[in-house]
Amino acid sequence: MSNSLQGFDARAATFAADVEQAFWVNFWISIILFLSVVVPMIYFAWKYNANKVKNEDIENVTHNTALEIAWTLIPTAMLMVLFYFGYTSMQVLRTMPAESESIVVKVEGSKWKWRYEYPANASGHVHKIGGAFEKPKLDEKGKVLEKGSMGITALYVPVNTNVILEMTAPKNDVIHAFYVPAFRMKEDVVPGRTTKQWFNATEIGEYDVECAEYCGTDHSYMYSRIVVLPKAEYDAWFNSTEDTPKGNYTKTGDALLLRHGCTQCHAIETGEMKIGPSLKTRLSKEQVLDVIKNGQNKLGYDMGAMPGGLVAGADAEEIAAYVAGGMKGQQPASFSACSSCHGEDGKGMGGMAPDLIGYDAPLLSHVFKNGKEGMIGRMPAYPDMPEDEISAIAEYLEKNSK
Ligand code: HEC
Ligand code: HEC
Ligand SMILES: [Cu+2]
Repeated sequence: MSNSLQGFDARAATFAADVEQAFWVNFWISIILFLSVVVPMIYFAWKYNANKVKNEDIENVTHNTALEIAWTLIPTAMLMVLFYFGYTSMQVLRTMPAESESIVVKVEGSKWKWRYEYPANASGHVHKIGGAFEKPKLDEKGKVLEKGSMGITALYVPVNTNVILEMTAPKNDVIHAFYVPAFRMKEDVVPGRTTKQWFNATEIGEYDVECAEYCGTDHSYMYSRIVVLPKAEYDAWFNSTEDTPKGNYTKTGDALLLRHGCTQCHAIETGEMKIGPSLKTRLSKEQVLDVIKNGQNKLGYDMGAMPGGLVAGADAEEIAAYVAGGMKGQQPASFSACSSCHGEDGKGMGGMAPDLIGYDAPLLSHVFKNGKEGMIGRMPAYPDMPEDEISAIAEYLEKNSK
């Protein structure tokens, strides 16, 4: 078979052959039905063309018992065959192995990434991997230029072992579908519900995972990978605290932005506006004016709300241009209306109020914890973001925006 979709050349799970058999039975019965209806139809249309048939030759046939029995029994038999193969393969797919004899991995699908959480290992460590997938970059000859984010975004499993996936999506997310062509396996992942799917991989290797839900913009880029390892290699990793069996994943700011899917909504290198603002610059003049006018109470700073209408008119314009410009040059006198909370330097007085010119760690923590809804749109919350990753991202963004 051709390799148009990665994975169809492999049958890498125990039930792949069953599913494939059901597919081929359906396929050939459909071909037979199609030909047995369409070929006679074309022939009859030609043979009984109005020009060739005289009215007096037309006979009124009331019924034909043999024919009626045949066209009842043959389709019934065909349906029974379809039902048999559909039912038996579905039974294999839907009969979960015992949890005590399986590895149970929690899977979360969200816009636009897959995340995996393993059970605690002997030393109590819980592996949490997965994240937004960034394709490897290849040159024309197929040589790998950049590895992409595959190492950390993959789901690692041992060969010849039952794996049960307990899958869900966050309540405010959308439906996704976890699809592994090489396993002939697909299951919906639904917000606020848990769906289960199991598999037992029979061949060591790497297989694409795709989101097969095509109702939104980026499902088709929701790739991940299942890496099937020899048992010993899997166990060694599982019992370690290493991020992946291929070693620790670098926790540099730029790698983290990729992995958490920030770059799907934010440009980092350029000032381009995507779904969210570019993270190369902090606030635009329009954003500052909007907050001065309307106030804001979204980010959960201890100080609470920033009141609206502290300044207006030309003062507001001047302050907004000054803040958006990174507070360079002469400070407008009216900025005194802001400095009591944001500080003379606009950096938020050690986390009391938001840093207005940079992405410091307190600002990022507040944004990750509460999400951010403003004049541009809505940024989802990342409540589980670890401290060390927040500081790495802050450090990177601070440097990047200078
Ligand atoms: C009373 C203290 C206080 C004063 C005075 C104050 N702010 Fe704020 N400001 C805050 C707080 C607290 C927040 C965070 C609000 C939230 O939780 O969303 C904030 C948020 C902001 C934001 C939004 C930051 C973001 O990333 O969303 C901007 C812009 C801002 N202030 C500009 C100003 C300007 C300009 C002035 C002067 C005209 C000013 N502030 C005066 C306390 C203050
Ligand atoms: C689904 C799209 C989306 C994703 C994913 C996303 N953001 Fe955002 N983000 C937004 C939107 C939209 C805003 C603007 C909200 C507003 O109107 O103020 C925003 C605002 C922000 C802000 C405030 C910027 C400012 O100066 O006002 C920061 C910081 C930020 N995002 C960082 C991140 C980081 C870091 C990640 C990854 C962990 C991330 N975002 C992931 C959509 C997204
Ligand atoms: Cu999806």
